[in-house]
Amino acid sequence: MANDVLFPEQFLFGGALAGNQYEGGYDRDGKGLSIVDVEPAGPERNDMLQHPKKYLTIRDDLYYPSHKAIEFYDHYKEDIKLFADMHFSALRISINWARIFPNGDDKEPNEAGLQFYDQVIDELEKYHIEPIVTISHYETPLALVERYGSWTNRKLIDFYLTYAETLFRRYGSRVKYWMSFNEINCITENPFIAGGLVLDDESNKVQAIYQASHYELVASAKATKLLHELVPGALMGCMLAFSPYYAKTCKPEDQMAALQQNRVTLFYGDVHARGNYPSYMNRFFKEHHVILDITDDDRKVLKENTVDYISFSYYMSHTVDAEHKSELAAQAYASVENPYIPKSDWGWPIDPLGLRYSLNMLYDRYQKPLFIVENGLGARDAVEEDGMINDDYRINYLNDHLVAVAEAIKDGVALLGYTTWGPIDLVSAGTGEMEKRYGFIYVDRDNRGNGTLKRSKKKSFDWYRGVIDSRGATL
Ligand code: BGP
Repeated sequence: MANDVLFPEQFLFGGALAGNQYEGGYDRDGKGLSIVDVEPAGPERNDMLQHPKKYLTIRDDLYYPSHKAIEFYDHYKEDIKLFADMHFSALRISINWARIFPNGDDKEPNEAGLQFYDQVIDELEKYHIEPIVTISHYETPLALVERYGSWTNRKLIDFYLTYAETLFRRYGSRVKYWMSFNEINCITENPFIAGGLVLDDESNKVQAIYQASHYELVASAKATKLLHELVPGALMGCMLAFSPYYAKTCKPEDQMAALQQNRVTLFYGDVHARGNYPSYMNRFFKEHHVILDITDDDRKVLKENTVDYISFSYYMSHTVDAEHKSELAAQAYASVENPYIPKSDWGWPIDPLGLRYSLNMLYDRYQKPLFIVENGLGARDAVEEDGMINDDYRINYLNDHLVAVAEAIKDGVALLGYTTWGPIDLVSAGTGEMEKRYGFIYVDRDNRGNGTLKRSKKKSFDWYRGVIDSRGATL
């Protein structure tokens, strides 16, 4: 007997990508360097996250995965055709900021960069795939870091707005869904990747991180205003990396720790969706000697330009207790083991019910439509002798998460859609390597950029198409 249809006809189904992780062509057609173009692969990547200053120039002895990635820049027609074969109704892409403004502060945009995305959107339209655009996905132009100290400087708001306005004017008639900053809250964990911040040991990191966050939040609100003025009907979303934090025990101290650690993320949703700084931050700022540059105009802009929807990535839940404080300055508690939850090859907890929990938590809090714009399993895939890739583990992961999503919809959550992370294999943001694969489509390229680049369908390819075609009845 066939199962119920779980997802309505207008529900958007597809995949999500970020320019620097799949485009390649890092210096083609006038593109400038972005921060990710100086992030090497391998062990140096971790070192860089701790000591970014040492790595701000490209070195011959290191490998930079964003430079070639999977060369979508030359393969976009083939790749989009494969997404169309899976019957995607949406594809989340990012515009690579330094393709449009090579230095970030240029007076005029780079026409060749704009044309590349014209062509990508043409191709998506050909197959009736709705483009969903992230304006800034870990791709701050490097020159903005070197010349201005990146988002610690208020000037970045104007550079970002010039860039956003260029995109709205060029693509606004063709793109309805926008996101201002990918995983904006990740700046508390990875200040360089998420904000281009180069912080030395002496700096007050919490001060710098929250000042930069404030400028990003104001930039996001101003971009929302501009989008609404220029493109009636277009929608702006904030984008959070969302992992709910469970308390390890029912001990009140552990419950309080979970509440506080959840607020590290929710702060960004609260400002975006409610339009003001939550009162719980006052004590936090006081205790960390944070004094922010916030003007009356900033407060007004935040208040009057809240987001239209809340999008988020979901990979895992975390568990905390009161005993284990985080070593990171802008975080509260460190994750501890959860005995009820298995882990992926990369040690990421696998918790489908956590997604239903997250959807309910965010919808209860904000009462705005939600959009799951990343979810997936990074795994090592083996190519069998017959060329097949039998990724049942990926199918199981996605199946269980989609069942949880369907439950959340029954719970009453308003959800716009679901895009899996990395529908085609691409460079991992965390490791900078290819072997952490998420795709339905395998790409023959290894950690050092070798391989034929041939694309082939994994077992999950037909499975996902079946889910889309049946609106979830095959789950
Ligand atoms: C999110 C990012 C993506 C993506 C994903 C998976 O944090 O928005 O860019 O890479 O995580 O992470 P990873 O590539 O480290 O497995």
